[in-house]
Amino acid sequence: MSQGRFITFEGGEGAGKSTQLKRLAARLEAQGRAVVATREPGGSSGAESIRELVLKGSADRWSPVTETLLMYAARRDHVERVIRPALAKGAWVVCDRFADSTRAYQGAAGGTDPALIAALETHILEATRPDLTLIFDLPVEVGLERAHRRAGAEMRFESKGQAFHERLREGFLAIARAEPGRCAIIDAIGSLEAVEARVWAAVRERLAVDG
Ligand code: T5A
Repeated sequence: MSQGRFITFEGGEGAGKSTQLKRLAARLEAQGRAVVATREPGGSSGAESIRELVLKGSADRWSPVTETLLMYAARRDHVERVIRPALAKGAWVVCDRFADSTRAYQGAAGGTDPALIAALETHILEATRPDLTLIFDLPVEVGLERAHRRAGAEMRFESKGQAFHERLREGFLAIARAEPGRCAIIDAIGSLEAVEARVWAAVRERLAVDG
């Protein structure tokens, strides 16, 4: 059986990742592929419990280093129990946020030492790395406005302030510049259909998918 593919969706708040992830999953399924759609923090039972801890409360409830460790505790469980087994069965895993969110939120925007994050990637992810990462990019004000309109959202990270979110945007763009083979920047401004077409073009081109 062939190994599946691992696609991650990344970007700041309200970029439209969750909306587009559902559309991509449906499109891949319509082509007859087995698809596992998942998210971080969370995606496994244990990781969803950690999500409750990390997304609720005041903006300064956790320090960036503590957040990094919580994210990686959740990520290890998710990788072990959901992502690796799905890939081994040949499924396509589409994941709403993954390791680049830690690099950008806790690292570039939060100030956690990149060497700690790199060490966690090495020891916790091992060989489980995305084949393709779609980085949704849009002006901070537009993303925060969209995120505030969304019903029932946790607001701990949204409430961190404009400067944090500007560092975050630049952090994601820096990741894309550093790893152009893995990352594609998706312009997240425009209609849902226009953004969907950009996502599909990137998946077709980077992963040699027909359709
Ligand atoms: N986090 C996560 C870390 O700090 N470190 C980590 O390592 C990880 C993994 C997750 C939080 O955790 C942090 C980052 C996050 O702050 P979450 O609630 O899952 O929290 O938050 P997000 O992933 O940011 O989810 P959002 O819902 O805010 O953003 P999405 O998924 O990018 O956006 P989406 O699709 O929900 O859309 C938001 C709104 O915009 C509309 C949608 O209808 C929706 O109302 N919309 C559009 N409007 C106009 N035009 C378009 N093209 C639109 N696309 C969507």
